Amino acid sequence: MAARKSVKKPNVSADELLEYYREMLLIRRFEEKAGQLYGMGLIGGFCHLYIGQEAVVVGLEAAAEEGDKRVTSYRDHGHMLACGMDPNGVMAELTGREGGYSKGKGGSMHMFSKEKHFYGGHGIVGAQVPLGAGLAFSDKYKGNDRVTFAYFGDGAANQGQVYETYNMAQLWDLPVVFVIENNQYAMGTSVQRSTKSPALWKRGEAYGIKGEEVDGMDVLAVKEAGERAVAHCRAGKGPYILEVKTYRYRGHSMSDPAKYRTREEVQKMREERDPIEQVRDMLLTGKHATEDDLKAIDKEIKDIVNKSADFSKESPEPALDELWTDIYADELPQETA
Ligand SMILES: Cc1ncc(C[n+]2csc(CCOP(=O)(O)OP(=O)(O)O)c2C)c(N)n1
Ligand SMILES: [Mg+2]
Repeated sequence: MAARKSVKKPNVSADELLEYYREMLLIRRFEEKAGQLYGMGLIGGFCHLYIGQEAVVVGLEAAAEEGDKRVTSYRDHGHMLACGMDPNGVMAELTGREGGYSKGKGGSMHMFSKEKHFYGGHGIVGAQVPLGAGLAFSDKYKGNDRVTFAYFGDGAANQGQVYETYNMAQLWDLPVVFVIENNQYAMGTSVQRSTKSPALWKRGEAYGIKGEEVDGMDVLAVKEAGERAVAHCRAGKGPYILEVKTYRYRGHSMSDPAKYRTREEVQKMREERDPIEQVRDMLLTGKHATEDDLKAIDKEIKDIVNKSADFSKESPEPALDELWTDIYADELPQETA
C-alpha cells in the first residue's frame, strides 16, 4: 500500500474535526447503501454517487450560515445530507416511496427542501448555474446578506450558459459562490480531453470575478477557501469562483463500467488522498480521538444509514392519485381529467 501524504497540523478544534469526520462518513456510508439498494433493484432510474467528493460539500457547508442557499446537479445526495436534510427522506425518495422528499415522484435527481434552502437536484447539466444566480438575485433584491452556493462539474464548466451567468452575476454583484467540483471526468471524458485551458477557476477573469483553486480532498482547505468566498459575497463584492479539485471513486452513474480509466488510478487516489482517512489520521495523531471513539462514530453512522434503508423499504409506494398533485395545472382539461 502506498503511503499517504504527511499529516498537516490542523488549525481547528477537536469538535470541529469530529463533526467533519461524522458528516463525511455519513455521506460515504449512505452512498454505499444506495449503491447496494440499486443493485438489489430497489432504486430505479438514474443514481449518481458522490463517493470520494465528500470533503467538498462538508467543507463548504462548514463555511455557510443559516439561511444560505444551495443548488446542484444530479450528483446531489451528499449536498442534501450535508445541509441537514433527513437521510430517511432522501433514501425513501431514491426508492420511490411516499416518505421521500418529493413523495417518491422525483427520485435521485429531483429533491428539494425549503426548510434547508436546498433547491435541487437538476438533471440538465449546467442548469443550476443560472438558477443559482437567480437565487442570489432574490436575496440581493430583498436586501439580506444570504449567499448562494451553485455547484457544478468540470464538464458543465464548458457550457455557454455558465459564462452568460458569470457576466450577469458580476454586473449585478450577486452574492453567489460558483463551486466547480472538478472530479476530473465528465461521464467518460477526462478534463484533459475536453478542456483546452484547464485552470477553470481563472475563467471568471474576463468578467473580473475573483477565483481560486482548492484541494477538494482536504476538508479544512475547502472550508478556509469557502470562508474567503462567503466573506467576499457577504461584503457585497459580487460572485466568487472556487474550483475544487476532487475525484469520484465510482462510475459516472450506476450504469457506468468506467472503462476510460485504470483501476490503479482510482486505487492511488483512495490510498493517498482519501478525505475521510485524512481527517481520521488527524484525529488519531492529534490525540483528539481514540480508535474506540471512531469505532463508536462508525456504528452510530451505520445505524442512521440502516434505519434510512429500512424506512425506505417500509414506506408505501405513492398512491395513484398522487399523480395529480404537485403539478402546475390547477384543473385538468375536461378531456384528460
Ligand atoms: C444539457 C445536458 N447535456 C448533456 C447531458 C448528459 N450528461 C449528463 S452528466 C454529463 C457529464 C457532466 O459532467 P460534469 O459536469 O463534470 O459533472 P459530474 O458528472 O462529473 O459530476 C453529461 C454530458 C445532460 N444531462 N444535460
Ligand atoms: Mg466531472
